[in-house]
Amino acid sequence: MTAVTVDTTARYEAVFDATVAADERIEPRDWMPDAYRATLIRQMAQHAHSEIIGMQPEANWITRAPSLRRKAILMAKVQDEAGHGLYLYSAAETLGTSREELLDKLHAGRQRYSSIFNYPTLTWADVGAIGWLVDGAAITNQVPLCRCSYGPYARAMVRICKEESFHQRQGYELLLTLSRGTPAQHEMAQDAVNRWWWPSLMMFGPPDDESAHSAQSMAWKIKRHSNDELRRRFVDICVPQAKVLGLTLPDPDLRWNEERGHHDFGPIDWTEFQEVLKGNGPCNEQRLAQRRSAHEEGAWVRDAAAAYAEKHRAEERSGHQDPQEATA
Ligand code: BYC
Repeated sequence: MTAVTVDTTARYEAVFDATVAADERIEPRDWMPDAYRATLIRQMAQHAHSEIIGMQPEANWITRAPSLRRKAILMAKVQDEAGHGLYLYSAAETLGTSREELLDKLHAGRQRYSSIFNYPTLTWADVGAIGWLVDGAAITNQVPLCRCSYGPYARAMVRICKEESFHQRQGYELLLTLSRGTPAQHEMAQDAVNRWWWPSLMMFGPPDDESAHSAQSMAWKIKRHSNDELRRRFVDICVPQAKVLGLTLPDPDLRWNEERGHHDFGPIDWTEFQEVLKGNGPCNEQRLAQRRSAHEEGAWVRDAAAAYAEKHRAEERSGHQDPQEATA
């Protein structure tokens, strides 16, 4: 590298550092370090993939929702998750990658999605537990991402968080209804919470001393809090909510620690987390197989949309519009 380019890069880097330090946003047109770009693509892709794979466990219950009201709500929620995936893929595309490339990597097992979606939804109460705990954990993690240093990601998160907050409330209301219902319904709600509690805590990622990316991501203000900080915050939020629900959290070590101003909680089974990340969770194979087949079966929709867009571009170029569409 010549002295001139070294000097130019140093100047760009100084502007980048000053922008981050001033809590201003990095935008797609701005210079950014390669590693910053790569980290964002990794996290945003993982996030987008989680949204679309996350549609599967809940969609499993759409046909069996117990009332028209519950079915309409669940369909809207699952559709919202698809929308979140699309905002995030679009935001990731501003970094110079493409949705096709990201999906190819997901399908080839070269990019991750959240560990939480590798668990099965065994009963209707699981829809409530996902709303309360999984969406609740997602909000705790994602509200700080609205202040992420990368503009397109931060802006996508604002709308996503508003929708997630509605999702969390519908889950809470569903569980409350079951918990106050018949003894069998109460038991079903408790069983769902027992199964989803620990995997929800794992959503925040490995403990701080084992988190490979946290320190750098926090220095770049992509992440604003560490994995353990957010996990603690989530536990503190859930404990009083569980009391209102009339349900217990499956952790005998859970108690308020006056000195720390937080709840202490029992050890997380990190071996289980690592196994799920390696592809050995209860539903990993099923989720990826379903995703690949949905992608293959949707090929005609993508082809049709591309042909339609091309037709419009051609019409725009020639100044001629299809008479049938002009009158439609
Ligand atoms: N699952 O250094 P670390 C939703 C990986 S969906 C799988 O701490 P980082 C919703 C991590 O990628 C919720 N992998 O990483 C949708 C890294 O792997 P590599 C999705 C995990 O990135 C539908 C390694 O472990 N939300 O809301 O600093 C219905 C070391 O970790 C997980 C997001 O994606 C995990 N749980 O921190 C309902 C939020 N945790 O690449 C709800 C955005 C860690 O080194 N993402 N790994 O091989 C983040 O905030 C961060 O990426 C994480 C991890 C906190 C998840």
